[in-house]
Formats: sequence, structure tokens, C-alpha cells
Amino acid sequence: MSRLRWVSAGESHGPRLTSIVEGVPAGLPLLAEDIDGELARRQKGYGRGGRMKIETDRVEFVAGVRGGETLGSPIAMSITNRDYENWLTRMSPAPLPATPEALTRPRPGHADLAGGLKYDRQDLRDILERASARETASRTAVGSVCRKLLGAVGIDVFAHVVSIGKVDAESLGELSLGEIRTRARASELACADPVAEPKMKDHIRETSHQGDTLGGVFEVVATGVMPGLGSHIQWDRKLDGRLAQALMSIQAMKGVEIGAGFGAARTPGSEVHDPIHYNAEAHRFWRPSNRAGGLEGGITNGEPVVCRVAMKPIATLKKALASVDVRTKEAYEAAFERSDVCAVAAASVVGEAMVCITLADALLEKFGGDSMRELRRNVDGYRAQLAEY
Ligand code: EPS
Repeated sequence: MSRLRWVSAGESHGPRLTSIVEGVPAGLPLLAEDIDGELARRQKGYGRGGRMKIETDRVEFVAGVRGGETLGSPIAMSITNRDYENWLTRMSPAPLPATPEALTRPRPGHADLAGGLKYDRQDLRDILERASARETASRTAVGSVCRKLLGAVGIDVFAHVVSIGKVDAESLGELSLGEIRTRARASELACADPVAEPKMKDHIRETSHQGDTLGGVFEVVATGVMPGLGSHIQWDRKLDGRLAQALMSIQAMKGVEIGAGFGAARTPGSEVHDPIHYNAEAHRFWRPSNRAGGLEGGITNGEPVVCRVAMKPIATLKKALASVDVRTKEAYEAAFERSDVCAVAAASVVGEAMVCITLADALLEKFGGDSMRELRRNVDGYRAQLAEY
């Protein structure tokens, strides 16, 4: 039922990243700046490695946008890998020297070995180049287009980091979602708790000195979402399942929770489900709590959509783990490549992008729209219908 199709191509140290998104209505105002701002957010964050000093990601529209507006045709975008010029002898599409230096010691936790076995490659660079989280720049670009579309109908998506390693953000319960958003945007770690943030930084610094890496958990929140996106009628139309798939597909993610998530399994039902009230003046139903995370039966219920995502520590370690050379079968320590120590803040921006893409798809599925005028009219009509329900 997908109304939005997108695909990306590009290796981490290849010439560029390319993405194509099809299904965006005509007449959506869209500027390169809209996307570049999000690309820059993804590149920031305390704990990133040397690569981010090389790259300054900028999008170039190659198709689908004219005069600052979408045409309704596929939108193609390109982001240059500035690092490519340092990798010409190793990454050129033309035949490489007879004995290019091969990466033959798979790094535990990466796609190296599983991908090498599957694709029958013994130079594991052939796998890691595409498995790399550099690809998330493409996701962010596509997500920014979707963010603009959602913004046009009053939906906003933001993320904040709730833990790094063993340091948790606390006392967020007192804050409104708007305050959490503002504080997270101002934080180098996308963390809304100003007490926890320096502790998280210390934790990252100490872990880095030990040659180790850290994961964490971020939460993505969508506000302004109308009830009725997704559907209970078929397994693959349930929006909670689609969000989980989209978020889990981000490199290094190991868990996704919606609303109370795993906590709900340890709590009696009377403390998990959200009572229903009606505001006659506003002609709308409302809930005093949102433990469902805005989704019941795979359908949005009008409350904010809340997803939490667990990221494992980055797998490239200075403190290398045991591995085996795939050519000689001798035991070795895994190869070390330049890497980040902690990329949870960056991953939270990618999480926003994946939620934007999934919600935009569900929005177009419900409301259709070849043009923005048509989409807006359909959304307005539905909102009027809800008020009369
Ligand atoms: C990554 C390894 C590092 C990160 C990279 C993801 O790159 P390099 O191997 O060039 O040092 O910087 O992330 C990005 C390039 C990016 O744009 O986020 C990996 O192995 O996944």
C-alpha cells in the first residue's frame, strides 16, 4: 500500500550518495537549504570521529524540483563524498591495481563477515562500504523532504537522547514536549536533561580513552498527527509495525519500543492503557496519559506518536576483538578503521528521518494527492469529518 517509494545508492568512500523518492505531491515548496540544515544536524554530536571534519554534506537536486517547488515527479538528490578524493586508488570504479590492499580481517559486530560469505567477496571493503552508516545521509535527505510534507499539514517530528551507555536523562516527566524539543535541539548530545548531558560527555570521553565505544537510547516523537493513519485490517498496514521496521533498519539499532514498550509487559493493564475522555468544546477525544505511544490497533489515535530506539555501541574498536583472516584462516585481532566513539545523537536525527518517511507514506496512503492543494483539501475535509463524528 506504500504511496511513497524511495531508494538510495552510494558507498561510504565512493564518489557520492544518491537517493530517489517518488510519490511526493506537486507544489510542495522545497529548497536545498531545507535539506542541508538537517544534513548538518546529523553530522554534529559529541563523540564523532575524524570523518565529519572532512565532510560538509550538501544536497544537489538532480530531478523533481523546479523553481523551489516539487513537480510530482521522482525527486533525485545527490550528496558528494568529499573524502572520495583520498580514496581514488581504492574506490575507483575502473579496474584497481592488481593487488589492492584488501581488508581480510572482519570486525565483529559489522556486516563484514556475514556479507563477505553471502556475496562471495574476500576483500571485505566490498561489504563495509555499503553497510557503513554513511548511508544515513541519504535517509536524512529523503526524511527532510518528508518533513516538509508533514509540516504542511501540521505534523512535527523531533528526537531526544534518553541515555548514553549507563547514564540516563532524568526528570523529563515535568517538561512539555515543546520544552523537550527546544532543549534537545540546543544540546550537543540531543539530550533535554542539562544535568545528565555533561555526565554523558564524561562517559563518552572516558570510554574513548579506553579504546572502547558506547551506544544509547533515543526517543522520536511526532506531534500534530491526526487519528487514523495506518490500519488494523492487515498485518503490513499496521503503523506500529511499519515504524518499528523503519527504525530497526537504521545501522546499529537493536531494539524499538512504542509508548510504554517493554515496560508495559511488567505492569498491570489498569496502569498501562490510557483512559478515554471527550472535550465537547474542542470536539475531540483526549487521553490523560499516552502509554500507548499514540498507536492503538496499528492506527494513530490522535496522541503524539512516541518510539524509543536502542543503538548498540559502534562495532569498530581500537581495543580490537578476536577475529580470523578470511584468506589465511589465521587468528588475528580485528582490523581497526577510523571510527566514531558514540553516534547516538546523530542516529537520533536519522530516527527522525525514518519516522518522517513512514508517517509521510501513511499520510499519502490515507489522503492521496497528486498536488499539495488536493492533499490539503483532503486533510481539511477529514478533520472536519472528525469534528462531526
Ligand atoms: C562509519 C565509519 C566512519 C563514520 C561513518 C560511519 O567513517 P570513516 O570510515 O570514513 O571514518 O564517520 O559515518 C559517516 C561517514 C557519516 O556521514 O555519518 C561506519 O563504519 O559506519
